[in-house]
Amino acid sequence: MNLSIVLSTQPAQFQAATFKGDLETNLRRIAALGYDGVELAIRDPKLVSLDELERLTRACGLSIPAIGTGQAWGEEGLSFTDPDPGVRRAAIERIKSHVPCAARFGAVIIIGLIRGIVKPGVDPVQAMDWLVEALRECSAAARPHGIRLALEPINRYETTLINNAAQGLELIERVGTDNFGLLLDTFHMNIEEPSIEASIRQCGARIFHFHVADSNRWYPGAGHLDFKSILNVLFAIGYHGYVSGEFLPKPDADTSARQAIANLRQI
Ligand code: LER
Ligand code: MN
Repeated sequence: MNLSIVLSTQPAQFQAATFKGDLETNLRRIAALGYDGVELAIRDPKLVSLDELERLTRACGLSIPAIGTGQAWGEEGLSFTDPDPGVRRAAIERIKSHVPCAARFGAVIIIGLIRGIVKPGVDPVQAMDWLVEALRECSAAARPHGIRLALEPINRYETTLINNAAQGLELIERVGTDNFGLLLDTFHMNIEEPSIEASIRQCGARIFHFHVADSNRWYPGAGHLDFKSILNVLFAIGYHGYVSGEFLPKPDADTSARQAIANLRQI
């Protein structure tokens, strides 16, 4: 099992990025804990030197399986479904600007909260149309570089658009390209899926990336999810991507990351 953990390259309000702060220090900590890779949350690729990133990750022996983009929503309010066409355009261009970084490291581009929410006064059908158009444009820009986009179903308390795997699969049908798939997150699945295992089976080869956090969003093993059963199904369907820890840094970042890797490796 290849394990990675979320690290934010810029200051962010998002609480479940386990590591934040100085990049080099954190990369060294993550490598020393035994992780194979690091999932980078990058608000704006313009603020990151790819040469420096390559030098640092190489020096630590860490790969970059995925790039999180949600901070463009959290910190700047960019979204594919904003009623303002300028905001929608900026969100699309921002995702397209992640392609060179993703191509350099072979990373999946995550579409999390940058999809937005159905804002007051917006027709939900219209919001879905904007979402599909944006995803088609971004997937088309990524495809020639061999890059895949993964949309994450996110629980109802954080967004009104695409909360579960079934809605994610419907969206895949509408977008209609093979480099667009899903990122499943056990924290959201625990809230929205009738059966986490059945939904993983349903999504099958469309699972491009996988987040783990326990039911309380602490590290796996701190809540009541059955990770042995979940991961057995995930690998049985032929998933061979990364299992990426995205959990609260509780009781602190190092302890949570150490407990996660110990518990997951035991499985
Ligand atoms: C991001 O991967 C995620 O899981 C969301 O909860 C972001 O708010
Ligand atoms: Mn997640």
